[in-house]
Amino acid sequence: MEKNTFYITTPIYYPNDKLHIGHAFSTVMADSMCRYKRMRGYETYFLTGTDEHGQKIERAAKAVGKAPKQHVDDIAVGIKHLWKELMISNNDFIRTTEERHKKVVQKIFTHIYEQGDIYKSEYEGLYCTPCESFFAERQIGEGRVCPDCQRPVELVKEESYFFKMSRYQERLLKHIEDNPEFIQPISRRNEMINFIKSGLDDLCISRTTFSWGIPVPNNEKHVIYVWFDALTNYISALGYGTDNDDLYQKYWPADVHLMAKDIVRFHAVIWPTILMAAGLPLPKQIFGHGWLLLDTGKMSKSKGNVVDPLLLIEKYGVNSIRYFLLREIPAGADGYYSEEALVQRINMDLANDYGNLVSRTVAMVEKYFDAIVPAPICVGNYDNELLELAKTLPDEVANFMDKLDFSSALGAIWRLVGRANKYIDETMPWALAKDPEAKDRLGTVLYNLIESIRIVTVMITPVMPTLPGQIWKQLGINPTENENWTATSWGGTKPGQKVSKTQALFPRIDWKDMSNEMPKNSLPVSNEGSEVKVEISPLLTEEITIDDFAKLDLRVAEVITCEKVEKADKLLKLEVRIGEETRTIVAGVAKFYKPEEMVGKKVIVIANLKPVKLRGITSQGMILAASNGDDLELLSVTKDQLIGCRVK
Ligand code: ME8
Repeated sequence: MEKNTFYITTPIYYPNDKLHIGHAFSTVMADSMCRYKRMRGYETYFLTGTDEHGQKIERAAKAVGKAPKQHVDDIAVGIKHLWKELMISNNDFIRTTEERHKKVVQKIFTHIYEQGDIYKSEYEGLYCTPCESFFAERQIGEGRVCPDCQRPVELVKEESYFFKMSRYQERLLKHIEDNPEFIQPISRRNEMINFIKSGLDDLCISRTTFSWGIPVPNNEKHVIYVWFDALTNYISALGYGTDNDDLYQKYWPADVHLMAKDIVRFHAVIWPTILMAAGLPLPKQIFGHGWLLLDTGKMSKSKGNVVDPLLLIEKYGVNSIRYFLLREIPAGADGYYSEEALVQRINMDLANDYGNLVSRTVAMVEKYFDAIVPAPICVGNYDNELLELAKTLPDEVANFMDKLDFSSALGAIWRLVGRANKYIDETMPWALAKDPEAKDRLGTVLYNLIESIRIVTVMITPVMPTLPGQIWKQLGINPTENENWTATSWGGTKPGQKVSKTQALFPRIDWKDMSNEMPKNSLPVSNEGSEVKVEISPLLTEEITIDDFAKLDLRVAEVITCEKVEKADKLLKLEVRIGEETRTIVAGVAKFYKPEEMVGKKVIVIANLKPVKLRGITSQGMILAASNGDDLELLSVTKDQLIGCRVK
């Protein structure tokens, strides 16, 4: 019988400073996945924690004049607080300085040593302390910097214990090749296959030049290498190797170890080989998501461009932050953070699309049916399209969520939000309300809208955990009947429910007001602090008549697909929909927009421009953008119902 359990982990974080919004991404994603699996009836276990040993922590503690334990104790409190504020529903929080963890690490070390897979020798090589990572000469370029973080590496020469990792090279390669799901997404899998094929050295797994770590059994001069120590948290937290290993028996092997791409190598190479040596099953999947980037590159303390998640939660609310993170980072790829982009998502997706749908619908039920949800007894035009989408979407969304592709899952859910908004414009309830004969039809339209909102809300529960409570209250729905994924089936709304409008769920935010009061450390650092000089071209003096202007057929068009044009850095090829018609347009905006950012945008197109061939592609129109040469922004609208309309 298939095991109905689900075990997911995040990286355990270094408590050397406060965490930033990039760190929060893995944890929010793991939490949403776990909540989703719970809704699907899985018994779930969700582990996170702190990685408290090693040279980096020892130095960080020294820098602030604290003993290492005091230092990590202080910071771990802040990390736990952050997870609470972000509504993280972890079952356990492991700290690697805990006795329960240390014992297991030493036990595994002893086991592997006794079977002859660990030997003592001397290490002479390079070490990156910020990454806590060893490098061979051949991996380091001439600049003598870490290939991962680009910071200087140190020469280390000391007696060390070595793990015979090289022995497991072929077995690991075979495991990866036989199990396509083991490393995901595919790009990471390929990277790892190439890395392993280039040859695995034995791994240095102890240090003697500092003392902040777990002592090597029977040789206290050495402390165990911090990655050997840290990776073991995934089973020490389950009580592996202790008298009470019920959790280990129930949940191991883990279903997903989730992390960003920079630490996939440790999880996909070191961890499985340790497990192989210890004779233990390997996790089912190692998933390396992309980074949250700023325009100044990866968010990191050393660059001074970190964004404090607590400030953002306080300002915008936890649901909005969680939504933004999971919507903005496409599966496996990098995503960009800016506070302006966050505000735009809140305004467009949450306030405009979802929030308006709820408030318009509830207001109409109050106005036309005394706040009592009517029965759907009169099928009419447009129902089919809405119902068809609402009925098929939950499977599509589940499919994305199963693959940890939350960005696509949320994109798909918002198709139903968009469809429901369009349904209001098509059915025009306000017009039906004027016709006493159309009362049943009006009731059906409003029922269908309430039901669509209910299904959307059930599907976004894993991502926005406190939103449903507010919606169920407004819609008069029993929360307990909507806690499971089965509630996504059509028909859960009961006629006769009483709705009650409350204040706006997501009030629109004025970005200008926000940007003025923005705390300094939440602003992306601008390039070398230089002001951007805007070149404004002189206004044209030649006048045109209104008839000249009318010759331009400007239209709102929705971008349906978008891809880069091969061997053309600046060009994107778009398929756009103008009403019923689809067109291909080649646009020179690749420097400013990634293809995935374009999809779904409602841009303005000159529809009657003579087609031209660009790089062999016939471009049937042009999209409008404002540009000063260095910067560019596409002109766009937000309302779906305007697609195809003329711009005058
Ligand atoms: O590496 N975008 O801990 P760490 C997305 N202790 N994710 C990011 C990110 C960004 N800009 N910055 C950080 C360690 N992360 C080790 C892990 S596990 C046995 C030991 C996330 O505090 C991402 O998941 O440096 C990354 O892998 C993790 O934080 C690293 O956190």
